[in-house]
Amino acid sequence: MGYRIVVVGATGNVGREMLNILHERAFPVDEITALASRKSLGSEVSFGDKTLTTKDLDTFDFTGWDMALFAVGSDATKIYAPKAAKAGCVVIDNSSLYRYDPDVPLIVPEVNAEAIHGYTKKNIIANPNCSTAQMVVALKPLHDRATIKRVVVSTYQSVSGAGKGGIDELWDQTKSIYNPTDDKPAKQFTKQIAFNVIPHIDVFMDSGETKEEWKMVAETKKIVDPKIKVTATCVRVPVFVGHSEAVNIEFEEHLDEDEARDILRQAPGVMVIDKREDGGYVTPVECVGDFATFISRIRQDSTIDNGLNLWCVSDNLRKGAALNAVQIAETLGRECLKKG
Ligand code: 11C
Repeated sequence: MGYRIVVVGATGNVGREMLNILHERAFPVDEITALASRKSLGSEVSFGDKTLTTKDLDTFDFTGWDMALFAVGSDATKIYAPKAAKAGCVVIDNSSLYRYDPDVPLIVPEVNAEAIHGYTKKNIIANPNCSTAQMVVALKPLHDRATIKRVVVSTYQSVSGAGKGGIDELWDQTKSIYNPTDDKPAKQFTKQIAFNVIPHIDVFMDSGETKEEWKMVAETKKIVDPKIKVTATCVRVPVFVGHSEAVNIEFEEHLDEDEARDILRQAPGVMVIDKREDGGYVTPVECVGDFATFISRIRQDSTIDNGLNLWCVSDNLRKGAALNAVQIAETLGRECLKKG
């Protein structure tokens, strides 16, 4: 016996990936339905070799459905997630709306699967921001061995993190550079993204941080350990899919780079590609479509007592969004609902 699953926002980049991954991982589905807002109503999406015609989110009755994977913005989530949760359907939400709510577990299954049992308070489970998800799968096994004190991270985030509009803007602007009569001014981003980098993702906060940077701090604390100090600089780069991060970690105890490499090789969800030679590391274009978070360039930081540097790359639409949501659904099924 399997589950009755709803995908909310099924026509977006993340919604489509959720459907692909549910199928790829042979999630035990008895029935699946794809929901969309009125403007995408009737669009078709694929689930394996089946075609699903999207139904209206506004009028959908969630009663009798086991889980709803939400991939819509916070505004729509605010209206429909409580409706689904109240009808007894467990919400797995990819927006930031519930992530910092103490009554909602924020889950990366490789890191804090046990916290999932807290979902019963609101019938909602939150999925973290993409840049946090990939970083914490690497941090957790190292933290378990040598206790992380502080993390300094700089991100190199692809335009797909900003949705289809971000992808279109990079594509159109790149072409327009070679055809100056067809000028494509910045709309989605605040400055030109083609052949450029922009040190600004999400809104500015009073502290001078951007919300994206703040999320990496708050979410790492909630998922891994509130004692870990994190400081982040989040940067948009002209890459279509795949977020990269340069991570500097300070530990309580000494951790040798070879031992760190061995620990990461054993860690769930992590793939170490770390040869000290030309091309012996992973770049974002190579991680697209993969489930793993790739770790390269592991090396001692000799400027502090117990420091390591590493390079972390993952498909932001997969581990950063749809894959993690499906892994949460798998964990929920296995640990809590126990139908599959
Ligand atoms: C980006 N990380 O790359 C963002 C996208 O809180 O789920 C995901 C935003 C979020 O723009």
